[in-house]
Amino acid sequence: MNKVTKADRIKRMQVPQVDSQLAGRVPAGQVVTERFPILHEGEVPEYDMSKWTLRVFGEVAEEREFSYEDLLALPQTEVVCDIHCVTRWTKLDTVWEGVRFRDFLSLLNIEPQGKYVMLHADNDYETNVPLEDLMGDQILLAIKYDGKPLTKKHGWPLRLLVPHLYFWKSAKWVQGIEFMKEDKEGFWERNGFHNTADAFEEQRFSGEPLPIPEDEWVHKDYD
Ligand SMILES: Nc1nc2c(c(=O)[nH]1)N[C@H]1C(S)=C(S)[C@@H](COP(=O)(O)O)O[C@H]1N2
Ligand SMILES: [Mo]
Repeated sequence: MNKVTKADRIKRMQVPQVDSQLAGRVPAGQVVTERFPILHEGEVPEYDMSKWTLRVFGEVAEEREFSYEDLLALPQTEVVCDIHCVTRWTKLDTVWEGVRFRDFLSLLNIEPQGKYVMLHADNDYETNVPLEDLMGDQILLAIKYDGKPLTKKHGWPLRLLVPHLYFWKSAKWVQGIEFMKEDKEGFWERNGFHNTADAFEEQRFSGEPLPIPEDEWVHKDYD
């Protein structure tokens, strides 16, 4: 049987026309959705919050662990932004709240060589982002969406928010943040998707598709 990769399937999709009024805001090849699609690999994880931690490790002077309460006690920032999934949906004016990544960094002693970040998340999900891409005003360790704690399906208790990159970089259910000397590919980056993934540069694919059955990708849920 001919296995179709996620990358191949998206390549074959018809490229939608962007409303000229939204040009500049909606990246090329994206369609605006009102609903909020839910996309992930594996099951939605359950947590015992008395044991939950966010672990910071790698190129840091000392490894740290933060509880959910620790994160709630840090200054919270609201971000209103548009989000863009490589499967071609864009959602405008999404409202998030959480700890700005740049503020979080100021609590840590990152070694100067720790220029690359790997987000470790459930279920065995990883995605890589250069530290430089995480320094902007809109980059959050997000705790709330639309004024309420994240729903389980959207990443409760904690997800990353990196609006300028395709949304697979915004890992849900973040458990660990690893600082690295050298860049390393995460899950989708190893599976046919672009390492950088700038939505406005339309950096969708790496040109190296690997077999991921289409079935694993079509179960789309919304809320
Ligand atoms: N832990 C984890 N985070 C993840 C994913 C995943 O499979 N596991 N999927 C990514 C992808 S491909 C997208 S488009 C967004 C979807 O987020 P949403 O379900 O809140 O819309 O989550 C990203 N974060
Ligand atoms: Mo995605």
